[in-house]
Amino acid sequence: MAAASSEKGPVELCKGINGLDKVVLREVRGSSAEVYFYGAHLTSWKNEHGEEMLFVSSKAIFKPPKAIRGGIPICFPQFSNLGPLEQHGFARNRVWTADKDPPPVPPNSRAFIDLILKPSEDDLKIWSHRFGGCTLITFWLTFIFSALSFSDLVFSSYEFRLRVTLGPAGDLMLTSRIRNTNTDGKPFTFTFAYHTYLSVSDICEVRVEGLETLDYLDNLQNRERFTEQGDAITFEGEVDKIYLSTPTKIAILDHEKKRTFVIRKDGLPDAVVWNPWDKKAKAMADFGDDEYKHMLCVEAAAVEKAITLKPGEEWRGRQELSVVPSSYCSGQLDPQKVLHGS
Ligand code: TA6
Repeated sequence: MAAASSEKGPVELCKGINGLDKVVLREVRGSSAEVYFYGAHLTSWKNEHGEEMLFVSSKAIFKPPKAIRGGIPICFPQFSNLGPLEQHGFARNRVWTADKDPPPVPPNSRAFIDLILKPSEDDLKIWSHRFGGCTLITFWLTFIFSALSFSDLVFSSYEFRLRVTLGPAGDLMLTSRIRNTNTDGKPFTFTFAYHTYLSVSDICEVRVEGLETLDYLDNLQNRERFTEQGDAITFEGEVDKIYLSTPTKIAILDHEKKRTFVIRKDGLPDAVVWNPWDKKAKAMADFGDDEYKHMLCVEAAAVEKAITLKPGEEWRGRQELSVVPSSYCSGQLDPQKVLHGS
C-alpha cells in the first residue's frame, strides 16, 4: 500500500456500505476507484469528471456471503459452474487483507493497493485436487475421482496477490499473481475471470470490436462451440459467450455516451461477454428489472484451458481498462485504430 491516511490522499482506507472496509484510490486529475476488502471487489471507477464507468446494481447486497452484484468480482479458483466449486469460486466472497509483502512497486506509482488472499482451513477442505489437469474435462475428472476417494485428497494451498492501480490518466490496472504454496509437491488447477460490469448508456447502442470471427462457447446452448459471424458484436437479446483465444485488446463502443472502453489483457486468453436481458434480470434478486439495459460484462478470462501451477510456480493475469472519447455515431471513429493503436 502506498500510504494510508484519513485525509483524501491517493489511498484512503475507510468504511463502505454496511460498515465493510474499503479503499478509495484517487489520482490528482480527479479520477478515482474503490475496492472492498470483501472479495477484493472493485465497486467504482470514475473518470476525472466524476462519471462512473462501472455498473453496480441498485439492488446489490453488500453483505457476506453474497457477492456484490456489479463492479469487478474476481472469479477464482473456478469460473462459472464449470467444476466442483460454487459458481465463480470463492475469492469473491472472502475477506482479503492488505499485503504486507507486496511485489516491487514501479516508480511514480501513487494510487494503488496490494491485497492478498490465502486459503482458510475450510477453503483447503473444499478445493482439492488429485491431478493437475489442464482442460475442463480433467477439471471434472479431478472432482469425480476426488469424490470417490476422499482419503487421498491433496489440498491446494496458494497465495493470491492482487494489485489495483489507478494510473495518472485514470486507467485502471488489475494484476493478479497466484502462487502454488503446496508443500506436498502437488500441482493445482484453476480457471479465472475479472467479471467486469461496464456501465453503458443503452445496451442496444453498444458494439464490441475485437471478437468478430472468433470461436466461442455459448453458455445458452450447452457450451457448444460456434464461430462468430459478421462484423462487430451488437446486442438484441440475452448473451452469455466465452470467446476463445482472443486478441489482447477489445473495444466496447458506447454510441450514446460517445465513449469507448478499451480492455487490454495479458495472461488471460479468453473473454466472456454477458448480458442477462429482461427475463434473467427479473430472476435475479440483487438486480433491477431494467438494469440490463445499462450494463455489459466483458471479462478477461482463462476458462477453456485451465491453468496448472506446480509448487513454487506463479501465474500472472492482468486486465487494464481505459476510456477514450469517441464519436462513432458521426462516423469518425475507426475502431481499428482503437484496437491496433497504442
Ligand atoms: O460471466 C457470465 C456468467 O457466468 C453468466 O453465466 C451469469 O450467470 C453471470 O456470470 C453471473 O453470475 P453470478 O454468479 O454472479 O450470478
